[in-house]
Amino acid sequence: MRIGIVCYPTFGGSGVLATELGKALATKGHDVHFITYRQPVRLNEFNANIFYHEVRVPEYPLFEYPPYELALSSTLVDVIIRHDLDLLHVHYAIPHASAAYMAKQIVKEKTGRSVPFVTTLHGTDITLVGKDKTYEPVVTFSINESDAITAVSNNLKEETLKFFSIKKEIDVIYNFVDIDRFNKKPIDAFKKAVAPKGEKILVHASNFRKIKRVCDVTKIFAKVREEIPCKLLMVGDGPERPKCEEYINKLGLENDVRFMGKQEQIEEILAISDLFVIPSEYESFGLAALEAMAAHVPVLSSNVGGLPEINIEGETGFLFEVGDIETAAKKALHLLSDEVYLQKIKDQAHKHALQFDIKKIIPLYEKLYGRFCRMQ
Ligand code: GMT
Repeated sequence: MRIGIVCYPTFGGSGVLATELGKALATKGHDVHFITYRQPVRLNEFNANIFYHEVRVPEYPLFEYPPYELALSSTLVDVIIRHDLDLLHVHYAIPHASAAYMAKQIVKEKTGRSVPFVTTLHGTDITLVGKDKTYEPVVTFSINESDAITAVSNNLKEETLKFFSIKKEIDVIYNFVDIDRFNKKPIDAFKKAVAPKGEKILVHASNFRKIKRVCDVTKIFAKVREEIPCKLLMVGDGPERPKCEEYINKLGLENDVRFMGKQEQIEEILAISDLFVIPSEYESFGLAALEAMAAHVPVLSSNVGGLPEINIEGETGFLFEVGDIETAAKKALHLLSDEVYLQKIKDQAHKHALQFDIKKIIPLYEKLYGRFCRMQ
């Protein structure tokens, strides 16, 4: 098939997922065209079946807000016609679903061909941004006009149905992980550099937005560190980072906490880690938690959104109510102070992640595409 993928090209979960999906489809022989405003971060290898089309948004003094959606729609029209695409798959509804709808109408008018589009809902496009009155009518319309709708967890499907008047079936297709990539042996020298005395290593990775509650990570860490020697790795960057760094300095923990910034080789960091902490206010899925499990790292997560669908209490890690630092720290200590138990949960976390392996999930998307287009 010839598939167009639209996504945000950043480190965010939806962009990562869309890019990994495109790469996997290309490996299976499909032609994949990424249409984004920048080359996606995980699009870092050559594959003859992958094409990248940059959306250029011309500047004009009149535009206080350059119209990205129009530029995207026009680029979609051009790419669909020029490369005879069979289907568009847009990730994150805003503004990708409405841009795809617009492109579909124009292509139909120009060529008589109706090119289907699939919209995958990822989370904040529904639970935060999409709900806003400013966007809601367009979001509802363009989701309903999608030829297929998918959500990355049952929770996100339920949230969507609760807040939007959706007339179509929403298929739940869980996010996936490339197990082979994350099944890495720890690099001893790296582990020694981070934890020279064999301290336990806690890790967090996110875009440091408010919804991630990154300061809770440092609060949990501070409590755990009172009892056992440990280090904390904070991966990623974003608006809450300065506040978090300040808090760490105030507590005098700067020698035990490293802010590592955005990292492409997250699997190397996970390979030396003992516990992944994700205390978010909401997560539709929590792709970073799944990547941790794939790397044999148990997950300590809040009990919200799709997180309890992937992180199983006492099996792959532990859950706590949002903001309940005490319980989270207690559960972390229970795990980290018993070496045999820790190893057991590490093994179970990895085993659980196997059911989300890329090789199992990609065929579900192919089957979905097959509803509209014949596989060639
Ligand atoms: O979490 C973010 O702020 C980024 C956001 C995105 O759109 O990239 O992540 C959402 O999509 C991911 C991939 O499906 C999910 O794993 C995240 O849980 C989801 N984030 C939220 O729901 C807050």
